Parts: sequence; structure tokens; C-alpha cells
Amino acid sequence: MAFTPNQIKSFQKLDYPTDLYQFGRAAQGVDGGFGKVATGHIQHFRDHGYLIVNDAFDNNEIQQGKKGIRNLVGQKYPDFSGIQIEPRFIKQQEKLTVDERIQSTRKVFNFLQTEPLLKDLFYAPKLLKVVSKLLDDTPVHLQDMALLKPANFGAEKPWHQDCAYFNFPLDVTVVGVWIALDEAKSENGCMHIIPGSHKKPKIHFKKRDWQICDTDIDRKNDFFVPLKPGGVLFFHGLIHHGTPSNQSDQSRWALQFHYRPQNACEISNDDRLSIFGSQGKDADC
Ligand SMILES: O=C(O)CCC(=O)C(=O)O
Repeated sequence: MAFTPNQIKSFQKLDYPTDLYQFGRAAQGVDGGFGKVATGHIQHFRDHGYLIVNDAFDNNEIQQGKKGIRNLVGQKYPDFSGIQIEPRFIKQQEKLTVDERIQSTRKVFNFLQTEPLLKDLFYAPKLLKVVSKLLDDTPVHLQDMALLKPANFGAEKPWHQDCAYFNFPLDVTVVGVWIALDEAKSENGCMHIIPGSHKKPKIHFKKRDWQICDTDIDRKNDFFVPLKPGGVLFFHGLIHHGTPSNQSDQSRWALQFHYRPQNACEISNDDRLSIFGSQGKDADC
């Protein structure tokens, strides 16, 4: 799929405020892989809502993740339907070649029972060991996704709290694990977080997505999270986080897994929406 420079320019027009994501401060991580995670790091997660571990997965595991995603997007499994194309390509999606599909896919989801290469990463014992400590319980599968931000136009994921999408009481810790398969940096839409923002729920509104109001984001405390391939961000289900659009010519592939504690009880959709808001159609944000 070849685009003219003018097309690329039009794709890159922002539909959100230019200062919604700040690029002045990078969050720091623990080097040397999961084996280096100590008690103090678990406490850091509890206090600040996140923990970064560099060098967590090696090159073979990164290639395994990418191969698994390519298998799914390349239709190795004809019955698999968990693929979301970038909105601007949806009308053409039946005509896309495999390479074009790979370049225009934004999200792949619910693949654990289909693609064993990704299932093995989800249940990697070295990863589960850390997740168990963060949850203080046995981790149970909640959600599996691959988030691909294609070069030049990969869309923004506005600021939100993941627990606004999950039916758990507020005292249940949900852990998100974001694994960089490509280098994630400020130019290609890496993760942004607001440390310490995981202590209470925020009302979500239907705007560009179901999200926290742009005006309700504590922008001065935004840290971006650069990661080399194989680096991991653990994040609390209530931390404010989002990713700006990909303005660069480098794609940004990541896996995002969510785990819940084995002993968590669930709440109803209505109870969740009474905490996080419903539509916000009259909201001024
Ligand atoms: O990787 C991304 O672009 C954003 C992922 C995210 O925050 C989410 O899907 O909850």
C-alpha cells in the first residue's frame, strides 16, 4: 500500500489537543529482566500503579510474538475473527493483500485459544511469577490483545482506565502487561501514564473513544514509557494511560495481556457504569 506524501500528511492531522501528551519525562525501569524484580519494586507498583522491566523477553520470544500476530492477521486460521482494522481502511478491507492487512491492522484480540505461540507467551512462567506477586494471588486470564500502531497513521488510544471496561469491584487489583515487540518511543506512539493516578476511578465519556475527558487529565504529570523490544510495562487497572497516534515511519507492535486475581468477585455492568459513568452525552469535554 503506497501512500503519497499528501495522503500521509492528511492521515497525521491530530483530532486531539497537541499538548494532550507530554514528552518531557520518561518513566524509568528495572534492567536485567524479571529475575531482578525485588520486593521494593512490587511496593513501587502498589504506590505508583506501574512497574517497568527492561530485557524481560529475549529476541526469540519477540520473534515468536511477531510470528503469532502475522499468522492471525495473515489468515492462517480462517475462522479467527478478532481483527480490527484502522478505521480509515475498513471499507477496503476485503481487497487488502496480506502485507496491506499487516500494515493497516490496529488490534488483534481473543487469540489465546487460536494461536499457541501467543498462548505460550501469555502463560510464560517467568511472567506469571511477577504477576502473582503484583496481584498477591494466582493470576487468571482476563484479556489478550495485540496492539499494532502502523507507521504513519496508527491511531491514538485516548486516556482511560482499563477497569472502566471490566466488571470488578474497585478493591480488586487488575494487572495489565504491555510487552513491546518493536521499540516503542515518543515518535511512534508509546504508552503514556500518570503515576499515582490508580487510586480512584474517573468518569469516562464517549468522545473519540470511551475515555477520560481531555480536560480532566493531569498533563503536567504525564510520563512517557519508552521500551526496547522485550521490555514490559506492568500497569494497574486504574492507572490513567493512553497512547498518541503514530506520526513516524516506524510501526509499533505490542502485546497487551490482562490478569485478574483468582479470588476476584464480579459486579454487574450497571454497577460498573455507576462508578465510571455511562455515556456522558451532555458532557462538555
Ligand atoms: O497500545 C496502545 O496503543 C494502547 C493500549 C491501551 O491502552 C488499551 O488498549 O487499553
